[in-house]
Amino acid sequence: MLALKNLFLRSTAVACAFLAAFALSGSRAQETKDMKGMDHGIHGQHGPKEESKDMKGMDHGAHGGHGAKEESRKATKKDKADKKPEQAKHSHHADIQKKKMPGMKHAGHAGAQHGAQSKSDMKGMAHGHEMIGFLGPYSMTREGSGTSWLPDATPHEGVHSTFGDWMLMGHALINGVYDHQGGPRGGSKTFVPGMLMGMAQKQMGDSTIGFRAMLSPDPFMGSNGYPLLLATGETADGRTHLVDRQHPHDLFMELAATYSYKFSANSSFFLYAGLPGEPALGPSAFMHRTSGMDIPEAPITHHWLDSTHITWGVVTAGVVLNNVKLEASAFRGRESDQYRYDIEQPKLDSYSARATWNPTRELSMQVSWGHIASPEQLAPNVNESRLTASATYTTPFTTPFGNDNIWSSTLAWGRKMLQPGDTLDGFMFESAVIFQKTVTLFMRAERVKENELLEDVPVFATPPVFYVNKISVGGIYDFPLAPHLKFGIGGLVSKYGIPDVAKPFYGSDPTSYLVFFRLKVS
Ligand SMILES: [Cu+2]
Repeated sequence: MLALKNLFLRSTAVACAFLAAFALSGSRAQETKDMKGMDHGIHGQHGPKEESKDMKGMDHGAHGGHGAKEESRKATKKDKADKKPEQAKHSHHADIQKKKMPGMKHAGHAGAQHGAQSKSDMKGMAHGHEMIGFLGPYSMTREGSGTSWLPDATPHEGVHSTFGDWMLMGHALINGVYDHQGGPRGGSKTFVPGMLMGMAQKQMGDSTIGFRAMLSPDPFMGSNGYPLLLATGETADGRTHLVDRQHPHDLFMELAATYSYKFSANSSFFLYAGLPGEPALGPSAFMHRTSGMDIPEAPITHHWLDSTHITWGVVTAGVVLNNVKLEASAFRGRESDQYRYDIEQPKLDSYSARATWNPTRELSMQVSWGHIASPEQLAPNVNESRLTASATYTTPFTTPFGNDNIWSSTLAWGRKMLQPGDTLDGFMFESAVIFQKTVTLFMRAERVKENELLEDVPVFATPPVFYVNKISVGGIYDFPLAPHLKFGIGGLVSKYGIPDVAKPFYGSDPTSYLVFFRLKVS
């Protein structure tokens, strides 16, 4: 217990120091970048304050060349007519600016002089003002974990700077959690989950190259992870399954390179390779989607939907055609082993394909299928086919108290077809509302067909297969510490729907809760 506490304190201290340094360097770099590094192609995002300032004074129509499609869809004839003089004025303005600021190609950045604007202007503005993606010519906010997509309306995360021709980005989220899971199979633990991410991007003509590294503090919590009722998947010791516990993530969650080539204004071809990396399978991983990233525990559907987000050896090729992405991956099927600090042996013995469609700025939908060779170390003769479908909806909205609110939800289904073995479905719905970047309310509801939960119970000749249900609700209150750093405190409560066959083991009505603090660089 003492050792655990020491570990917790040590890892928290390291995380805090890292985050503080990161946030400070980020905000310093921000200022320099605003002055000189500005280029439309690799144009950085702005922190919350700069952005709302810019957005207030910015006329959307004057933002020439960006998001033209959405604009024409939204703008009425009258709007267009109104904007003409603005545009003229603006390009003149941009000319002056170009002279003043070397390297600035982004016509319309300093739009503070432009007049009135509406809500839809602000949306379009957010669109036009972002850097383009690693994989294609669209707003970078569209990109989730691996090569997955999120809605374009996903809010900015992270701090940005430049290094020569390189655009650098980073973000981080560290939680300090006290976890209590109720009932006879529950338990308690204090631990530090989270992630640190660094990205670099360079544009050369129509080509974009990128590098990404993502680290997790999870291994410090020990190889048996943390108590999480009804969760299954992976192993702590190479002998027994982790049941009613969530595995820790590996220290290296992603080390990946990307290349994309833009062959028309809205279309591209791309390659992605990672060790580890994420194949084209499932929705964006839970810690990367707006609806799930503020929830400090893993979903119990993790191994139905997004557990392949850390895969040892991935190569993906894909094509982006406007708002559609088609891609296929070859990757290693075997999940991470219990040694969470190492780089594991890559292999390409499994494959997947995914189709994603972002019909509007607010919506992203995907279907994907994968064949996963021998995923479980403890059941090496069982392969898995996995089918998933999901939709994520993210939108800004206004309240009587202000504009700066975000609502994001994800609905997902995953089917595991074990070969040989059971076919198991998992369903998940999660939703988060963030008011004024300060108050976050979230919920997650899941329904999963499980075959592993009671496999260690000697009463059963063959382990029973049954549905379990879980619902969690919670919230966070954030305090800003620096322009890109906030500190939050939060809590979460979970209740379960457990069938009669499992009640003798779980209790008839267990309740679990988490209390946590977090540091977020965003
Ligand atoms: Cu995971």
